[in-house]
Amino acid sequence: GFDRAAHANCSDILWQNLSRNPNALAVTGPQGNLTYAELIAQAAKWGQAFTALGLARGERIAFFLDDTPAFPAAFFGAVRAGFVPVLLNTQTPAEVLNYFLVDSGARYALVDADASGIFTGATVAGTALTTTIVVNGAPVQDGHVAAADILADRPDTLDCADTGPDDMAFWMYSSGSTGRPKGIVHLHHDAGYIQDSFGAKVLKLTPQDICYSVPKAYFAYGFGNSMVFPFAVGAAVLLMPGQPRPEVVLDAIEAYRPTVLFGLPTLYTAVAKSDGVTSRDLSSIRQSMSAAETLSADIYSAWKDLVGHGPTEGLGSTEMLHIYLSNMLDDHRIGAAGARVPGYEIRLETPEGQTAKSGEEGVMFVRGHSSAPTYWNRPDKTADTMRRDWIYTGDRFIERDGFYYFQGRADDLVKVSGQWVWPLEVERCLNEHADVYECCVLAEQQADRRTVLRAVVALRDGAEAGAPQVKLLRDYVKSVLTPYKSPKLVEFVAELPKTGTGKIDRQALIRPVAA
Ligand code: 3SK
Repeated sequence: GFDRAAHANCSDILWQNLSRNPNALAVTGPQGNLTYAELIAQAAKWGQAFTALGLARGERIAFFLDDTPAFPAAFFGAVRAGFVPVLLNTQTPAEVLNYFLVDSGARYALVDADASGIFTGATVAGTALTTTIVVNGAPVQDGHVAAADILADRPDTLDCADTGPDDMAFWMYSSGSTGRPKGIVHLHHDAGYIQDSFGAKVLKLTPQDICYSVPKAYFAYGFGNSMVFPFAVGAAVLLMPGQPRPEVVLDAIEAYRPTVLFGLPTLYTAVAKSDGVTSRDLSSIRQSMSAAETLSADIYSAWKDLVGHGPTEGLGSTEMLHIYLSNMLDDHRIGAAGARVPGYEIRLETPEGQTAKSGEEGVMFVRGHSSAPTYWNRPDKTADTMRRDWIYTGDRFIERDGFYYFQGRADDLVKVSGQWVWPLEVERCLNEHADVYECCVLAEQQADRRTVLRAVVALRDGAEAGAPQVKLLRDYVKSVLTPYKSPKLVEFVAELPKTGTGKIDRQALIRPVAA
């Protein structure tokens, strides 16, 4: 069983290295190397500085930070001193950032110098923010404060605040497709739990590993990959700031020789297709993880051809903090999100409220000790999703032989010509066509209020856009599925828009209802 009481403060994940392996490499990257002793000394200074600034226990601190050593140092220092980092996506536009600041009530914010221009004017108007602390460079805005000044002369040791395993430790915001984002509250024991489950039972890092998560640490996926799993076993993490373009990722792999790579299917495709990739040295990578989107057989094989193994697919959520369904390196079912990760319980519920049998479809509920107990200040949304200790995922799945196969969202069923269709089914069908590189299928309301399916398609090199291709694809869906599922509208784009996490940005493709 999980010893909840042993996880009174999640900073122990880092601090245990001080006695275990102080001189081992903790962080590497373009800003140089830090041993555990050095990283912990920096974290201590952050905790001391926040305390000296007069923050109250449980007070939120907005983190608007890219992946550099300042992230773990400030994060672990803050939580050890009893404060609550709110991990924000650095791609957040000003208006939404203003909402995050108001909602979290943060008086202090941390930001990288090159992104700090956003912390001014309308972004901070009407918020409680008093102090913007700039890391990785000098302040450029009037009133911003240099981290170096805040940290100067602070002690490099830090006692742990008197927190408990069920105290609030950190937040992240959900990037839900509709409505206001929700502040997802995680507790001190949650990070220890993802290590004891996914970390220990699936990932199985050793102290010799160097982890490289292309998704940033402000995402739950990146947070576990970069802030929890490596530090929990005394391994190292590569922190790479900036846009993860394929050539940047390839250069980083050659320069820092990570052993475990974490990405999304879109990353694996982009890297596998990039110019000159076959002449790159990727031999350091012994394992690759993929999450957040369904991995296709094509991508799996392209990556396997390149590095000798396919990405291991898993599925998690910000509410659960990390992965609760996963394939294994030596037992991978293409098309499956994975099998239950030990430590989590999964229940599929039929529309009649019964537990689905094997082979029967149901909406997934998941339970495990890393689940967020609440959304901040959103009792309505909390009641929808957090059903006692179960989390309602809204994802439809079928389980076969212990592996779970995604069938779409519970709420994305649409009626076309009087018949029910899941756009995802059509999307999957089109994706199997030899001319299609990637696509997105959306339900769209016409001026006459009819709902039609609209496919936005990026073609493979050599396939030609135009009316004959539209007919070809529509006929293909008619023959493979059924005529009413064939998209009425098919349009071609060079590339589909992507969200900050690399998922297809469905919101960006939605058009207003025609007049
Ligand atoms: O989307 C996912 O699969 C995921 C995985 C780990 C942590 C968080 C998320 C959202």
